[in-house]
Amino acid sequence: MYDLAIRGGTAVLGDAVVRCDIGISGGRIAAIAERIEAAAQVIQADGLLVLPGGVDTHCHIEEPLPEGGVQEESWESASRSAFAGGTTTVVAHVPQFKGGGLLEQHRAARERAARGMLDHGFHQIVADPSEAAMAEIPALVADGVGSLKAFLTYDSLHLDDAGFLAVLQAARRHGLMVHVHCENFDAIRLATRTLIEAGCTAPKYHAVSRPPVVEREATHRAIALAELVGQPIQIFHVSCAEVAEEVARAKARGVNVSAETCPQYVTLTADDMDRPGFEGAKFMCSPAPRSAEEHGRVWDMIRRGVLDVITSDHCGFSYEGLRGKGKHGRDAAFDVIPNGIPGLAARLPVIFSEGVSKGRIDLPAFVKLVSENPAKIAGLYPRKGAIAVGSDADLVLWDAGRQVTITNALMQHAIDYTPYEGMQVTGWPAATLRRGEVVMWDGAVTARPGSGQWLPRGPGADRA
Ligand code: DUC
Ligand code: ZN
Ligand code: ZN
Repeated sequence: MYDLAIRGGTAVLGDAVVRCDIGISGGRIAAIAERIEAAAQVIQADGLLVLPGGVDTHCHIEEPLPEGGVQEESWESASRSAFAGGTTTVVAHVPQFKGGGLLEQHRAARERAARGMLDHGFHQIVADPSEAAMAEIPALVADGVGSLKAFLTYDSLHLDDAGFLAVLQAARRHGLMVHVHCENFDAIRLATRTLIEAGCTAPKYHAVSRPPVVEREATHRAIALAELVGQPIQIFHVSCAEVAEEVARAKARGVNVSAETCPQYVTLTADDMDRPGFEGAKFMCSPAPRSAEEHGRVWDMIRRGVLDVITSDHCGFSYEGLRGKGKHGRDAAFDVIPNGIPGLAARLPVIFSEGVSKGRIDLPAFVKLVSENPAKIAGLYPRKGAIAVGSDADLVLWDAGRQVTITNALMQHAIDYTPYEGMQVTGWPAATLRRGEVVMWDGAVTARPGSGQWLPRGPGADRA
């Protein structure tokens, strides 16, 4: 007798797409069979796909900001948004401020995250690899942190080569993954200064200040230094093919490197930042969205397996008000407008629609990109990212034919806009289950705040 049976759906089981029933007990998948009779509760999933819950390994949620304060998206609102979009697990960032430590931030982040409903892990950002900070890493590892994050740009975060090498060495010593934001700090600073001196301050100049070569150079350097140290890395948010080529070359020579891209790099363009007035700020993220032609080339890199995962880089700043994009006023120069866009809820629908519904990838590839591969690289597989006996019963019942026009209300986040407003998608989550509990049904999120679990992580796979 199972607690719950999902009957009649078509499940993605690795490379197979199979009509089957799924039995759930104690929050885990207990049986996968042609027919499951004995269950206390039954959900009929006829006509629906059954997918593993989305695993989003690149999120910024309720993250303290270097200038003080904290991001608007709370763990509770982020959980609502994630469940609305079919994501059940996230790995979010914990900051380090220059001169500050790691552990104190980690503990505070765990308390914040415990108020949400998502199962979660953390990447620990290292912005200042001081001896004292690095001495705290063993305690983080003991608590289940599985990865470090290095930024090669941003005033408050960037590491020079010496700092990055120190992070790589520490990760190697402690068996951690390193994720890297690859853009050349000095090149961006120079271009930004030149643009601003010339009076080019509008949001659209954000893209001009950080062209692909800036991302390509930093990606090449990050891979080379990781290769030197012998440390696995993941290149975050690859925006275009010329950057992905660096990853492809490294993979071909056997370097332990994986790479992610995000929905914004197959849907948004630099022209979106050229909307009238301040509107362009809504699309401002780093790396910058490129061109419509580039989208096809990014899909090619996805199909070739050069790009392993698709995450959201959810980093929400509202358009209105004083906490978000407009915190320095509507006339602020592009270099002080907060970078980042919300995407937790939109990720699965946008990628399913652009990928599966438009025939660019098949269903198993979709599941690998948004769930299985991120879980593997994060060291969470097969507890997460799989429909398999023994895995957590994190499932999405997916209506592949449902046509939806994306609106901000559907995103259910705390941010007052979505960059995908008005986009037509085919495919939408009908229900989300987290550890066997229905947490979203037809858009209504019912999970209890505080019900998310901390996910201690072991060493992840170097590649998916
Ligand atoms: N870029 C980042 O590197 N982080 C958060 C948001 C963004 O756009
Ligand atoms: Zn980044
Ligand atoms: Zn990010």
